[in-house]
Formats: sequence, C-alpha cells, structure tokens
Amino acid sequence: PKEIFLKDYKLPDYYFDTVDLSFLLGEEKTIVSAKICVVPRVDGAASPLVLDGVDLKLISVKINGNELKEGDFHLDTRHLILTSPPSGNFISETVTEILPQKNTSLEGLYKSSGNFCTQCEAEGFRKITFYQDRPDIMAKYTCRIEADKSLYPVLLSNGNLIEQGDLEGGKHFALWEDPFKKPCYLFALVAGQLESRDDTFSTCSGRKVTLRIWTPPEDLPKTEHAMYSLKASMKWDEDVFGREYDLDIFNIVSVPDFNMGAMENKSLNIFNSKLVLASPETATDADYAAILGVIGHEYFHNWTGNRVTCRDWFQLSLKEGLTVFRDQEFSSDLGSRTVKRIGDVSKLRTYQFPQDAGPMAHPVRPHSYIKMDNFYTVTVYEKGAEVVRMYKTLLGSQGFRKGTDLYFERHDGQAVTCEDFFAAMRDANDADFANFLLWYSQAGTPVVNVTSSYNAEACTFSLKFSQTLPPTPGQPVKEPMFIPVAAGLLDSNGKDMPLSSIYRDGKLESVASGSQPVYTTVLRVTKAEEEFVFADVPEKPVPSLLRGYSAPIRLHSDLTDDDLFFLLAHDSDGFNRWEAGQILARKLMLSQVVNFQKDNALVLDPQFVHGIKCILLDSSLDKEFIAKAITLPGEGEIMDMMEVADTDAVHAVRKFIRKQLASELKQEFLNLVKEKRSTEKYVFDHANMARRALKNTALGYLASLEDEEITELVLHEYKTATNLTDQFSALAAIAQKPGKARDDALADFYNQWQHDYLVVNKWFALQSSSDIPGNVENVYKLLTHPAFDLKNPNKVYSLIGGFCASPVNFHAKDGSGYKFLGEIVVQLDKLNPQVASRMVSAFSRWKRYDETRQNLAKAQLEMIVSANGLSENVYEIASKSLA
Ligand code: B3K
Ligand code: ZN
Repeated sequence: PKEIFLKDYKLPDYYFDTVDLSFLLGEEKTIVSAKICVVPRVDGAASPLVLDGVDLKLISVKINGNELKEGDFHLDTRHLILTSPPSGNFISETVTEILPQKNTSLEGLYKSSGNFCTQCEAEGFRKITFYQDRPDIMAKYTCRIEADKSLYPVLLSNGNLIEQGDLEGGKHFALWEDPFKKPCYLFALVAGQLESRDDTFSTCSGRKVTLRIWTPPEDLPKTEHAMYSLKASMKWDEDVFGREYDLDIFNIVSVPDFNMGAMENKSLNIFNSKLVLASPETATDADYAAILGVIGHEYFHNWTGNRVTCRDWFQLSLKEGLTVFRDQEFSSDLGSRTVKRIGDVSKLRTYQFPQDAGPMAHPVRPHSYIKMDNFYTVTVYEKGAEVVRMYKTLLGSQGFRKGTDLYFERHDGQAVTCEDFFAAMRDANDADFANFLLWYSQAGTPVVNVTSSYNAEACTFSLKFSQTLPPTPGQPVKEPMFIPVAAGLLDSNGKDMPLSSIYRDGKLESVASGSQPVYTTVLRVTKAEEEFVFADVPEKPVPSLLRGYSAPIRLHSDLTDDDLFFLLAHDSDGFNRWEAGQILARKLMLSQVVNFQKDNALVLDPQFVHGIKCILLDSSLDKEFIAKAITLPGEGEIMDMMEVADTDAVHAVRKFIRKQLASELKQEFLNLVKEKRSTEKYVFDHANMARRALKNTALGYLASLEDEEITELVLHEYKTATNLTDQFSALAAIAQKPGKARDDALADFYNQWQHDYLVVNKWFALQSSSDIPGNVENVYKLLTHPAFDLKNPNKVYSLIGGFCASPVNFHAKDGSGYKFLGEIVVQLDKLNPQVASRMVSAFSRWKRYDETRQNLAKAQLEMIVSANGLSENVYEIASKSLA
C-alpha cells in the first residue's frame, strides 16, 4: 500500500470546467457517461491526463469526439491515463459500466433497500466514473438520470431540476443542473421509491426555498423533527454567521445503509436514517439532540465545505473542525450551553485523548495517510473544533465573526488550506497569534502543570505554568504550544473577584479597562515555562482555571480537595463546577483502584458523598447539569491515567462507588424519580430533556441496589413509560443484573419493537455492551439473530461496536473478546472495508494492558494483517497498531 504525503501536494496539470454526467440505471448494470471540458492549467504543456477509476469497466473513451484507440490511453486497476491529449482546452468523453447492486462497500453508487444512492467523500467518485478525484478540481455539473419509472419514480441529483419526462419502455428521466462549482466528492444521485415531507424557508433576502425530506413512505411521519432542525439551522446560520442559503431547493434523503452519519452533498444531503427518523416512541432524547446537531452540521457545510472547500484531504479539518464547532454552537444556542460543553468535552476526553496518545495519533492536519477514510477521526473533527474554538476565545465573538466574514469573502468558490483560515482570522483582527499554527501540525495532548501562590503583603497572586507535549509516532520532539487559559479568581465567599493588572514574566500583559469589571481573563501561555501575576488581589483566592475548557489539554493544578469542593459548590463557570467534581471523582476512583489491586476493602469518602448530595439537592441548578455532575467519569478515562490499564479494577471500583452512592442517597434518588416522572405528551425542549435525564440517572443509580422495592419500581417505570427515553432507560436499568426480570424485559422489548430496525439496534447494543460476565457468548448468539445483518453498518456498530465499548468483556483475560473481534474484522473486511477498519480500531491501544492481554490482542492483529486480500483501510490501522 502506498502512503500519501502532504508535502508532496502539487497543483493539478488540468482543471475541469464543466462536467455532464448521464446515468442509465439498470438491474444488472449501470452505464455512466461523462463528458468533461478539460482546461490545462498552464497553456501549451501537454502532459498526460491521469484519471482515477476503481472497479470500473471502460466501454469507450473519446477526445474532442474522436474515439481513442489502444496506445492513446493506458488503463490499469486504478487509473485511465490519456497519454497525449491535445494542447489547449478539450472535451473528454468516457463511457463506463458499474455494478451498484454488487457494491457492499457503500462507497460510490450502491443500493440501499432497493433504492440507488451515492457516497463519494472522500474518494468514492472514482468508483462511479473516471475523474481527477481530488477536491481542488471544482467544476459545474449537470446530471441526467434515466431509469425504470415504476421501480424508481423519484430521481434526484444536485442543484435544480431543469427537465424531466417519460421515455419508451416504462422509463423516465430527469436532468439536474448545479449552478455552483463543486469538487466531485459533493456529487450525489438518488433514485427510488421515496416520498417527501415538504416545507419552505424564506431566507433573509427573501428567497423562498423548498425543503424536502425524502424517505420510504412508511417513515414519513418520523421526519417532523428533522424538518424543524433544518429550518432552525438555516435561520441560525443567517443570524450568527450571516450565511444565507444559495439555491431554491434543499433535499435530504434518509437511507438505512450508510457508513457514517450523513453527507453534505450540494443541495442533496444523504443521511443515515438513524439521524433523520424520530418519534417520541422510537427515539430517545439523545437521538433527538443528535438529529438536531447533524442536520445542522450538514447544512452548515454548505458554506464551510461546499462554497469554500479543501485544497486536498490533509486539510479536512478546515471544513470538519469548523463545521463541528458551528454545530456545537448551534446546539448550545438552542439548548444549554454548559451542558452541551460538558458533553463535547467528555467526548473529546473519552475518544480523542486516547487516540492522541496511541499508535494512530496524528495532527489535526495529518502529514500522511494510506487510506483517507481512516482520517475522519475525532482528532480531525473534535480536536479540530477545539482549535476553531480557541480562535474565538482569543478574539471574542465579534472578532471571530470578522474573521469568518473575511474568510468567506476571500475564498468563496475556492479550494483552500488551514493557513488560509488562520490568515483570515489574523488579518481581520490584526491579531498576534504567535505559534498558534502548531495546533495543526503537532499531535498529542499538551500536559500543563500549574502551581499557584499568594503574596499577602504585595497582594499578588501568581500562577506558574509549565507545559510538555508527549512524543507521538513520527514526532519525538515538539515545540511549546500557544495555549489560551481562561481564568478567574474566587474570593472566600465563592464570588468572582474583579481582575485588575496582570503581569506575564514580569511585564505588564493586560489591564482591566473600561467601566465594566472583568471576572475572566484569557492568559496566553506560549512558552515551556511561564509565570502570570495578578495584581491587587486583596485576599487569597481560589483560582478557576481553564474556564469553559478553553484549550484541549490535560491540566494538572495544585488545587487541594478543599479548593475543588469549593469550586464545585461556587464557581460561576458552570463547566468548571462540573470539572471540579470530575477531578475529585477521578482522584477518588484512582485511590480505590489502588485499594482494589492491594486486596484492601473499598471505601467511599464521606466528603464526596456530601458534595454530590449538595449538587443533587440544589434546586437552582439546571437538571441536566445535575445529571452530568453526579455521573462518574467513564472507565476509559480512569484507565487512561494508569501506568497499566487495569480493566477489572476500574470496573469494580466504578461499580462499587455507584452502588455506595445509591445506597447513601437512596431517598434522594427515590424522590427524584417520583417527582420528575411525567406521563404528559413528549416535548423536545431543554427543560423536559433535563427533567428526564435527571430522573433516569437517578433510576440507573437505584437499579444498582439489591432491593425488591427497587426492582418493582424499575419495572413500573418500564411499563408506564410513554416515550422511548424513559422506556429504554428503565430497560437499561433492569438489564444491569442477570436474571429472569432481565430476560423477560428484553424479550418483551424485542417483541414490541421488532418491526422498527432502529429501535432493535438499541436492543442489540444494550445487550452487547453489557458487563455481565462471559457476555461474548450472548453476542455470538445475537450474530445469528434474524434481525442482524453484517452488511448494515448501523447493526455492526450496535452489536460489534457495542461489545468493544464494554471494557470488561472485550478485554476479558481469556482473550475471548479479542478472538471474537478478530474473526469479525476479517469477515467484515470482505464486505465493507470502511466499517471493518472502524471496528479494528478497538485493538489499537493493546499496549496499555498487561502482558497476557497484550499477547492475546497482538496475536489477533497479526492474524488480521496476514489475512488474504486485506483492504488498505484495515491494513493501515492494524499495521500501525502493531508498529
Ligand atoms: N463529510 C462527511 C463525512 C464523509 C466520510 C467519508 N468516509 C460527513 C460530515 O462530516 O459531515
Ligand atoms: Zn462534516
């Protein structure tokens, strides 16, 4: 397999001006004709034109109307090379044959539940026709689709429908024209038996846009929330970023077979049905929130990704980091900012930190890849969003908006780089960003230590920072990073102190000016070691550091437990209140892990119980905030902090603390369940979601107790639930313990929902991720369940992904979990390399475990790497994991 490097980027020799595509969709095969107007980049230099093409059968190729003969072109398994094209502009025409019905990779043109659909990003267009499949080739497209009218009554592509009609033999056609230049990864085609929910949106300049969400007829009632989300996104992007939609139509299509969440094809977004379809009975609050966020995300790509796109795939975070940031802000504005931030930071810590510390660690802008699909990662997306957020933290809302305005003004219609975004932010604000660009090129999570001291005589408070960036593959030594640390100081009553002058390494850095007091300042930490001194501090403060999680780092401070309990109780920054509790919980869990390993009895610190109880009873707090604040850090987060990850110890400790909290706060939890339950009609809004979140978190705690009364209660909640959020939470609570109640409830649930595959997927995941000892046997059984299908990615993510997410069983000491995954990856790779490669990633941190487990996991990775006909996707992850 060939590795591709950022440093090797070269401008293309040829640009494409217009592309006219024509599809004859058939039951055996599909014929694709592509007529391309080719424009040399430099006049006169007649170099060969290299077109990408994979799994294509070439029928004919013409230049300027003349059919090329053998010798005029060269064909291999990945390219069609036109060896000596004429000088100047010319027309190339190819006709190819493809087999969408046999395409299980779900990349290129394929069938999902009888309908045709496409997925081209990153490099799937080359499975449709011969093309320069790279994002810096931007062209205007037309697309003619011809198909049997009764089988495929709906024919969709990008842009505007300009002609349609009936043809002989029961066929019909549609001709679409997209007036905007686009890279081929944004091309889309859909054909099938679909119906639409229609609505309209009037843009700020008065354009009336037709909105259509397409699904199979029976799913149409479940698209109301998606339509609401789309309209809210369109309005928000106008209000917050000044971005207006640019066509008269916007289509969303829901398909059940899709490798990822969704795809932002120009004016024809294609979605995994799990991110479109929702009803109160079949989708949880988390699903409703995810739909809102992803509909927003794909819509926002219209400007960040489509109108301004990436020069090459190394720049992926240019569109993804920015668009994730935008969807995070959108969800914050529509719900609770603090709760959203807590969720996003948890995700970063749970998934991105381990990636950044493992064999697949890569910068936000990677330096190389074998398969681009492997780089649609939490680093490019979530850490990339944190990088965008840091610009905003440094510039403020208005400065940030000036930056994005300039970015769109400069680069509309272009394919650009991360430096171009950086330059727009800098130039619009005349800002000094020092070495900020290192965030794009250095991998790894910075570790920052801070020590504080108060000088009562001088009334100064000092913070001394030191930072290191651990080595990552290919990057043994690093430079210090530019880290914005938002900070405030609390007085002894827990109130924010107004800040005055701040000195950096002895020099005056900033002074609070103006009439408004300043309570939070952004310290610009740029060196390996640096000291900040706050002047005019009348009493010893408790510092609140990294407010709002202002940089994606691991922060270690010298705050005492008392300080942390104080922040938990008082910090005006909601995120840091939660964070203080999490730091305390992590310390507590680690101390008990040591006890467990020494065979000592586990104990729960009464001060911790008290802190949790205060939060629980504080009626001024947001209910969802409380739910998050009383939830312990995940097992992965704790294992991440250990020399050798000890799954059994961490699992036992987390279970112990949960049970102990449940027994000490039983009455409080019971009260919550009773007060917060409701059988009113389901409403998707923050207040109701928060209420359900708190009630169900309490129920989950209670269910960890061995108690008849609780078993009754949980069953009662299950039976009386009027929406899936409550029903599924109760089911999960019952399923914590093996036994008849569990078996009966699981059977009952399947019976009720077997007709709804999205709900059944939750049922799969609940069972596969269970910590019940020896669960791998159940998972083997579920593989043969009639509702399971290895070809459907959602089912794989639920059953197999779910299993890998449960550390105790996946990392079982007998190697049974590893063996299970090894077998599945090899099978899956033959059907769908992208999905197989996602699954194999579960092995990547095998070196973190004890020797027995290391050997067992390594053996599976070696078996996978030596498998016959292995895809590049799986090869890249497995071989890098072994290295
Ligand atoms: N841009 C797509 C992801 C494509 C993944 C290709 N393997 C969805 C998104 O991030 O919006
Ligand atoms: Zn995206």
